[in-house]
Amino acid sequence: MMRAYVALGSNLGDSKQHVLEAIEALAALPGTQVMARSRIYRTPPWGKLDQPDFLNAVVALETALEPPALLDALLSIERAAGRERNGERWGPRTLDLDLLHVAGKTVNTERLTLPHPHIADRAFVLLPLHDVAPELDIPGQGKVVDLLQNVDVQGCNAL
Ligand code: A4P
Ligand code: MG
Repeated sequence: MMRAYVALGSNLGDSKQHVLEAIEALAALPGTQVMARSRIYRTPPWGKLDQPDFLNAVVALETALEPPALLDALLSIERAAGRERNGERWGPRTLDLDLLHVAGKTVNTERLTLPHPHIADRAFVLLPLHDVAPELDIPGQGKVVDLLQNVDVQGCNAL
């Protein structure tokens, strides 16, 4: 079993419902248990500003799925939530599931980068990740509690 951290985001449709249903779907994956879930945060859009606020959360999993199989599962949960990819970077979405980190694994393939390269830049990831794993050390980036000191959390609020 491997410890894995998944970030959830939504800013289209009933975002709270999308996040809660995604956590249920993760818990139902084969060989997978949800060990901890963060609070849900309302966060201002990052990267592309002219879109609705997001809801963001993070869950910690114990899973027997190897990272490529876990990514496939995340993409299929996104599709089930009506996620449409229109090629617009950072655009609005019903559900985004990002694999942040899998303990002991580094991956650099065309379809998967682990650890996720942008954890340290993003308050909307670090705030909920801090709820479930404040002492986690992301290889190449640093400890979550320290990374959180260096991002702007203004406008990010737990529901
Ligand atoms: N991929 C590679 N590595 C990973 C990984 N570790 N986890 C590949 C998940 N996927 C990974 O993803 C494109 C491809 O990345 C996947 O098919 C997978 O093979 P995508 O979700 O379609 O890409 P995207 O989301 O359109 O682009 P990007 O740059 O990944 O967007 P982000 O970084 O996810 O940003 N503001 C707030 N407040 N909250 C948010 O949640 N999200 C975004 C999207 C922008 N602004 C936001 C939020
Ligand atoms: Mg994504």
